[in-house]
Amino acid sequence: MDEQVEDPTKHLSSDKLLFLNSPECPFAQRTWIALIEKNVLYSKVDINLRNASGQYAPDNKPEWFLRLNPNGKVPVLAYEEERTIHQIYESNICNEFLEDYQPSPSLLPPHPAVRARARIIIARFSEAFVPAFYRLLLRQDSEGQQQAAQALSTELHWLEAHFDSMGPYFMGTEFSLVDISLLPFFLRFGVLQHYRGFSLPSECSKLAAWVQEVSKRASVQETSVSAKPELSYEKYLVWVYERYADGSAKSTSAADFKD
Ligand SMILES: N[C@@H](CCC(=O)N[C@@H](CS)C(=O)NCC(=O)O)C(=O)O
Repeated sequence: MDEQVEDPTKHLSSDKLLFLNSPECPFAQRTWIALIEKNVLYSKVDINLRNASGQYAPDNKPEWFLRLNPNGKVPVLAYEEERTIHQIYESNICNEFLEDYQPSPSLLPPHPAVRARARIIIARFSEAFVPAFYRLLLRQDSEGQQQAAQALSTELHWLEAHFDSMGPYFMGTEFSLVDISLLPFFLRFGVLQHYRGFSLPSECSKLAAWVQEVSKRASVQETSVSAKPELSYEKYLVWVYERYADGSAKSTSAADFKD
């Protein structure tokens, strides 16, 4: 890592969550959106995952960061309560934690079976869509790219078929953890278009309308920020994924999804 931030775990408190973020990370964006939607008090620390030349530096993470998340990944939430430090990581688990930590406003449907359905959608998205998204960028051979594009297309059609018939949100009238879990990857579709010529299939009209609608939310706007002032958010995202698309990314995420 290039610039190290001062150890923020020295100042943990019980009434303010520490949130370790990276502006380029879709998983961290999930938790950032949930924090804003929940009106939780938090202090955000941006972790620079790269060195001075813009390459990922997975072996150069501060010791306090690895103590909070031994996987060395953002997002992380942490707070101190009665001299115990609580540390939470994995974006979907961070967001479920926020739902428990501050139940109102709720980001899950009230009916137990519908809640379970929301979780099924999030789990499938994480297991199938997210790996296909990264693989489409990471694979340098056309056969691998075609397989990833096919897998992504299957997942998009599955999502379109499972979208609430009325909308405007994925589960119906209420914005939920399903919208939050999915959206950061849809915001990055311009990257797939730029590097691989892949775009949302025209049949996925409910998803297309949903992206337009949800992108207007204040929490989404606030978290869609370019960390390079000279670049628009869209161009910043294209820059972020350059190392993935040319096969040179050394990040742990690249290693997670390569094969
Ligand atoms: N499954 C994790 C994935 C988190 C993740 O991969 N974060 C990336 C940034 S987008 C990271 O921190 N990578 C560290 C590295 O590449 O060294 C989650 O949902 O939180």
